[in-house]
Amino acid sequence: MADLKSAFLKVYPQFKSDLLQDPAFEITHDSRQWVDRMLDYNLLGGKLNRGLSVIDSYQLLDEGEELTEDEIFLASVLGWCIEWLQAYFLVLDDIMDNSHTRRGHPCWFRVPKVGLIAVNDGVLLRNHICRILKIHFRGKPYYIDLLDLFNEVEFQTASGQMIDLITTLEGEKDLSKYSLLHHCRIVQHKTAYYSFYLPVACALVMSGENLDNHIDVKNILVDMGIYFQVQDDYLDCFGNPETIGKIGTDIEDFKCSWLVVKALEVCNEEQKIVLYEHYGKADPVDVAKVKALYNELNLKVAFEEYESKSYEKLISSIEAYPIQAVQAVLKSFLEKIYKR
Ligand code: GPP
Ligand code: MG
Ligand code: MG
Ligand code: MG
Repeated sequence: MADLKSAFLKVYPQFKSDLLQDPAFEITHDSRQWVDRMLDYNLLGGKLNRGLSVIDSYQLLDEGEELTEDEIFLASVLGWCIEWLQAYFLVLDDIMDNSHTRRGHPCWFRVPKVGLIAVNDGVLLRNHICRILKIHFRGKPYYIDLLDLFNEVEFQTASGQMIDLITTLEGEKDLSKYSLLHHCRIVQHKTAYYSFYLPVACALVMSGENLDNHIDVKNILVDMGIYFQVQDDYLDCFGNPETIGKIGTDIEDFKCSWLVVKALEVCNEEQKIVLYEHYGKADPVDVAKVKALYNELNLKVAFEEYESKSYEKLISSIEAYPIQAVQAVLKSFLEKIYKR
């Protein structure tokens, strides 16, 4: 794995250099410096799990056959495209969520002199994906399928993000509309497709597979992505910012988080009043009241139960899947995130 990661990291400078010398734009010294710094700031420093999963999955789908250098390179290109997609989403998501830190550093838009230029940087990052794909895949018979896959997944994600955001609209803050079903719709779209389905779908497309024949794999990956976002919601409140690299803002932002949905499910009328009164306010006193209620309601234990139940359910759907190589891909993915 360490080898895989270093091989993966080794090709990053090449993509950066291709983009910094893009013939479609007469890039000046200033713009080159800006893009160079913006890329390093937003693409490096994370776990690179999504990108690495493309190579991992491709290798497992190849039934453990040793990959050629060329195959590793092409899988790395797709892996980096997913990392670019993630960087694009995070740069914009942090503005929308009014977040403070990401990967242990200030969010990009909070860096001096960046501000809302970060919006355009997000658009640039998104465009870089197509430019990278064009350089390396234009001649491949599955080029159009890759473009279509990235477009579809981006659409799903932006749609999920939209529900996440309109749910918290000022003046319409209404906890009564928060349910497990509503939460599930949000997280399936905003997280699961791009974080879980996309890496495996890229590996399948590269292996010459038709994605329409792999709906069951997609369903399992989407369930895994939902579980992953529930973990993210839990860590937003209970995680250590030093470890997760970000400071939670879900309570302040009135997010339809798994925790608030669970709290609403198990609280009594008195506790409900506390939630209605204090959820979605920026004042640390309100936030502390909500956190105290979460503790009173034993949400840590509820989360642990959810976590082990989800794991068991996922393992049994994976084991029911008829193809061993695909089972291996799914299991390796699950092991990476279980109890993260
Ligand atoms: C994660 O939600 C979802 C995204 C990063 C998708 C953003 C999509 C866009 C179209 C911009 P989150 O806000 O819970 O993530 P985090 O906790 O990492 O901020
Ligand atoms: Mg966010
Ligand atoms: Mg968000
Ligand atoms: Mg979050």
